[in-house]
Amino acid sequence: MLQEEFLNVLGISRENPGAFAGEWRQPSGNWIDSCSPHDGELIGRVAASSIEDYEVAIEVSRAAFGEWRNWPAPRRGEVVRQIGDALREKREALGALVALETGKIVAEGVGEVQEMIDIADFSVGLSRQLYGLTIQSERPGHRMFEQWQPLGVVGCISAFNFPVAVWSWNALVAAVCGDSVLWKPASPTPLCAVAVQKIVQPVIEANGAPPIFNLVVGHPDPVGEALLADRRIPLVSATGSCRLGRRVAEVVGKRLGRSLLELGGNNAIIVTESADLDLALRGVLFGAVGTAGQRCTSTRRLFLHEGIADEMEKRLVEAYRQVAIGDPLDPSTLMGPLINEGAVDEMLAAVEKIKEQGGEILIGGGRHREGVPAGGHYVEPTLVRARHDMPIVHDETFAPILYLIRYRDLDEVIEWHNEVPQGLSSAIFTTDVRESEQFLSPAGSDCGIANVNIGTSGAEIGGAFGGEKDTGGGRESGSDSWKAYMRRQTCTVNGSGELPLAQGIRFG
Ligand code: UN1
Repeated sequence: MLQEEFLNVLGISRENPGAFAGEWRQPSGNWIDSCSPHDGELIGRVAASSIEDYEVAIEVSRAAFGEWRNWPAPRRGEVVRQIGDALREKREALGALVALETGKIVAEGVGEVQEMIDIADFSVGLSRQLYGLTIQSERPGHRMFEQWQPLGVVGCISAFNFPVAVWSWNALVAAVCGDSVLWKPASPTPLCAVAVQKIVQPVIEANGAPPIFNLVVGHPDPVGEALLADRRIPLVSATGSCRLGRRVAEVVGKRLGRSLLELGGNNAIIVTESADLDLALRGVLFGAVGTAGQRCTSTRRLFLHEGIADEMEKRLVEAYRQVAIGDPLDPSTLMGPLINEGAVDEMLAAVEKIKEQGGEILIGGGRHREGVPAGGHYVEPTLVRARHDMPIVHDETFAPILYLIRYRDLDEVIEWHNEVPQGLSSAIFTTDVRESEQFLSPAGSDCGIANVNIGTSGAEIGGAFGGEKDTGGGRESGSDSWKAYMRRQTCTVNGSGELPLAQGIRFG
């Protein structure tokens, strides 16, 4: 699909309003440029939201919540079902825009839209299953139960690397829970947010639903900060760096609001001596090179048993040589550019530190220039022979750098695996059930996601997604993550003619 064609399908123009509060707001003067990471060229501009836009958007979101919470949940689910259908219709076009604006390859862009469709389907089912418990009362003729009530306006702060899927994990689940959602997308990817808003809003209107999805576009200051401090927002769900998460936790925590955090990862794969190396190689390649290493689930550390380390290293170098780097919209490309020059600088600075700290670059380590536009933010996928305790290995560098670390003993490597501050995703490749069980035992991986014979990235939506330690502890998407978007109410009903007190207390 040609660029003009899919932008047209999505209703994206050269200049787009960026604030939606029941309707699109007039641009207030400041613009955010959206440039393609492939060549640095301007794709389009989006009007930055002012603090006035924010104020209107939060009030519209509040009023929408007041009405939406009274809709039966299965009816809310029906609206989300139609949103899933609308996304199916625009799957290729939106996937192409994701590729154009983020630089991830088009197969991954379309995959991201598929994640939205999947979570829509999941949420439809969920809308008939927001179950509560019944509890046995100690008092005669009394009934106890828990019910789940809609929470309010959910603030959703999303990152550039998953500019549409992360919104949907939050927004579509929150919608069936009876909440409204105020979205503040990352500033490098505002067009994706505008496109999503344009896809979902007609469905909202066609169903006579209140405007539960609203949007403010901008930098953290002023709209992001306003959202964090706002007592009208009971839950802020934020995806991004650990630094961002600390700020969110601090400001939201100070007002005793709830935050749901999906922060950095430093994900590792352990390849044991018994592993199927063909499988491991493919898992590592997708995890480390996919999305140019810019997933929070990207594989950053690879622990190789010394019995297979030479062989794996050789195969990896060979595979890295063949990675097709270039235009993310070209279907034969395997790795696109990084998001911007800042990301390239950070990668190059990390490479310097690697060298200072004694790491050995096996392949890559620099900018990639061959066959790509001069204004693009291309780098080489990089393999480094490293030690587990090099300080840089404990940092998350959002780039395609993979550290190869040799080990001898599984107990020891699990310790190394867990010694980093982050705790998102993890994996072991093994054909020995004892090894995989040890990895999945309480003394095994300390991450929110632990896989066997699957890489660290590419999770399905049906599971709860998130991680421990500096990753922030939040869980989004499937399983019972919906509980974060509701408030739990414990109810006791006295159907007897007496008023017995709990704990057998006699009063008066
Ligand atoms: C992210 O990088 O922020 O598991 C999310 C995965 C994707 C989601 C990644 N389903 O890699």
